[in-house]
Amino acid sequence: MNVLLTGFEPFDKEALNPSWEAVSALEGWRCEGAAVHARRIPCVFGAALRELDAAIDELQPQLVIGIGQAGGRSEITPERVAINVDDGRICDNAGCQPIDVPVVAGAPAAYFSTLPIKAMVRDLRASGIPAAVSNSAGTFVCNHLFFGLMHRIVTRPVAAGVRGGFIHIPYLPEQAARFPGVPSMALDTVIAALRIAVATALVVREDVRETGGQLS
Ligand code: PCA
Repeated sequence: MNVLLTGFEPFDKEALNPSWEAVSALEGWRCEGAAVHARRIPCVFGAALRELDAAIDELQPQLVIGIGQAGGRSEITPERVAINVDDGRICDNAGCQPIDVPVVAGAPAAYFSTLPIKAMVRDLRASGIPAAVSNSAGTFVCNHLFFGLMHRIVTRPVAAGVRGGFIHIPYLPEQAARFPGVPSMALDTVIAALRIAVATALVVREDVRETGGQLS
């Protein structure tokens, strides 16, 4: 049994991306009898999904979790929903800035994560790691990858039955030091969080019923 974790290359003038720093540390880790594999994804619309396809074809994973940087967030945030729109506030790493185009033309407006996001948040908090459900993965390359993943799970035989979703993580301290007042999380804590998230995703088949809602 294979688990695929993806992290992104740096973007937006950053020298590193905490998602790849954390995910790459878990390459080769074994969890609940599964082998964990890390793959680095370009921060480029379209190319990100081609890299995802190659990894899924190669590994035939049963669980896929995309990880991405969400600068400004203070917690580990499993995403609830991927939406079918690309709307770049900035250019991707290939200089493209799609505005209001679908990730997949003709596909549904949105897909829900099939990870036990509430149980993940519960287990992270119980381990002393700040976490919360997020109800928007944005409209940049992370949401693009997340939506593309969930669409493949529904439409492609090679991905049928895969459990999939996405988790955004805060800046590392060395990134946040350039933006006074912005929160961060140490790399060791992020790595510990991903271990918990993977273990929970492998063990919990049915999510728990706990609020993860927001008023606005
Ligand atoms: N974060 C960006 C794209 C890559 C990443 O790590 C996002 O949230 O869309």
